[in-house]
Amino acid sequence: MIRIMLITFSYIIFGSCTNNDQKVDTALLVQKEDIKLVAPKLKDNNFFFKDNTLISFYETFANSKVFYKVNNAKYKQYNGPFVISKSSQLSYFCADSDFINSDTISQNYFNTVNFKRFKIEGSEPSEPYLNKGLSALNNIAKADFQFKDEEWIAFKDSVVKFELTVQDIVSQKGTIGFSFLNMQSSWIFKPQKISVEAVNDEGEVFSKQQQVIDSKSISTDGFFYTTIQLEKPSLIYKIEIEQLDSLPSWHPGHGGQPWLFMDEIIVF
Ligand SMILES: [Ca+2]
Repeated sequence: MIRIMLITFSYIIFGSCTNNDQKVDTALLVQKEDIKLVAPKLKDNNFFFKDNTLISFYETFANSKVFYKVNNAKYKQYNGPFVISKSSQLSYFCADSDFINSDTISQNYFNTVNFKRFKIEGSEPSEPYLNKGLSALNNIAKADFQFKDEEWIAFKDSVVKFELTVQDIVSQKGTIGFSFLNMQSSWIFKPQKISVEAVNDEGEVFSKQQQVIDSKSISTDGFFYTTIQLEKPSLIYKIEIEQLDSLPSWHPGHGGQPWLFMDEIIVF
């Protein structure tokens, strides 16, 4: 599959301008070295797996190569499908000496064996992205990278609240994972803050953590996954997720309301 960004800008005539009634065409010649490769594309998106999952990439453009690393290992060249069996972060990019390297994509894979089952109540998603409702957030199914994938649910509220009731505390670490989509051109932004409270049977908060996220800056499209670790696990977690009040000043839709897209919450 030939996938190359900005190729349409090669040898494009950028309109024309008039000088002394004489029409002068101005052409912009973009050199190969100025062209940035598009990141490699994964063949299957089995982000949640029980035993292991096979990682493979589609063919890349011409002589470009895929480089990848698992967690903090060194990057190596991709020569064919490989297996991941533990929860890991896969990072990858495309390179060719004649072009600019692609962006690096980082993607989390999860062995679901340690996932804790839980019930979820709270803010309902907004039209037209109701899809599966809150059940999308605890069904151990990852959405595709298309925002129209029905595994996504989306919120317009500036504050979204959930309460999770976990079925058992055995071997639980008190870690909560959150999976979002970041696609700023489609008005889909990461949250700016996530707060988690651990609550006991009497409704008292005995542990809490929050995370502030730079969601305003321009960033590459991709899945956004983050975790919050509490000091002690609980059977009840109260979660508050804050979205930007409005699209930032640099955005073409400045002043409009951004969307918050989620596809899963994970309790370890
Ligand atoms: Ca899901």
